Amino acid sequence: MADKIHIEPIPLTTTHSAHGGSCDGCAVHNAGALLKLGVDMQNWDYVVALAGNPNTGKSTVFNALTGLRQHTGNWPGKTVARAEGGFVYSDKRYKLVDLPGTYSLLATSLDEEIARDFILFGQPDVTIIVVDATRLERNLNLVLQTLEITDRAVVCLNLMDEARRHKLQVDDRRLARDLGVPVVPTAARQGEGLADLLQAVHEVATGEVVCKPFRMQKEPKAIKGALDRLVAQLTTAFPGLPNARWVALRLLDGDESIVQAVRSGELGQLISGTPDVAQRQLTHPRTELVERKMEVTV
Ligand SMILES: Nc1nc2c(ncn2[C@@H]2O[C@H](COP(=O)(O)OP(=O)(O)OP(=O)(O)O)[C@@H](O)[C@H]2O)c(=O)[nH]1
Ligand SMILES: [Mg+2]
Repeated sequence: MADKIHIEPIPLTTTHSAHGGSCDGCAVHNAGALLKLGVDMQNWDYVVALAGNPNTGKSTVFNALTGLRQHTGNWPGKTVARAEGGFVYSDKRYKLVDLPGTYSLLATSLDEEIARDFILFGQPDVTIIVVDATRLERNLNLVLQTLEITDRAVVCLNLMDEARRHKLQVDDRRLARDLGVPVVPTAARQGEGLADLLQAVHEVATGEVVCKPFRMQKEPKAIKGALDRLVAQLTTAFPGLPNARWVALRLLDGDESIVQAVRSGELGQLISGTPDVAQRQLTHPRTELVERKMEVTV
């Protein structure tokens, strides 16, 4: 039977607006970067991103949680549609953003770039990764990539009704233990498990639950030196850059969109408050990047 979800209507008066900081329960999202990404966080406590492979039920979850409190538009400067909405849960106002469905976050397509930029620069308070319980193996690729970027995530193990129908058993507790983030089984079309999903999101957003996401333990020896140097350069050139290690790994991997973002200064612009300074501080970006890249490819 479907769980009952209790979502309160959004009050007309505002509660406190989110701010950066490290106090218990404080939001961690980057409001400035989010604004550049087209999401205004004024009057909201937390922002939650919905990521996942195409056709896993993201929009179904989105509609179930936001009801009529949603609106659609495009991502700034892009022709890709975006839906955002909101709900109140346990006196906190949540903004929910439906990201494009992607198989990866390696930014080989516009959809992947949008999803990656949102998670990397917007630093959502929670990212819900919706996965298809009947195709777990394929879906885990995106989960692991997402957990490399953010340590605030909840896996929504959706289409559990289909998994049951195919007599597939998924050990969600074991999965949660292995991934280091909460895993909530759902059948979103039937509303099943959504109350638990909301609770898990709330616990991660407020810091009641601290995730310890599975990460690649160690980088290969051959790239360690280059990685350390590149991280140091990146953090000097782009103060406030979230997850510099991930960005450095992508640069070493030759990710063209990240290389371009560094060269053009777009990377700096996405980090709130440090747009042009970052570009000025990065002396000879082209040479540095080529050198770093060569170090690992030789
Ligand atoms: N059986 C079953 N069907 C579901 C469930 N959740 C979603 N669906 C169906 O799966 C299909 C895809 O759902 P969407 O919510 O559009 O999936 P999406 O991830 O938003 O898809 P894209 O935006 O195209 O990436 C729809 O027909 C839904 O009704 C579920 O838990 N069980
Ligand atoms: Mg959708």
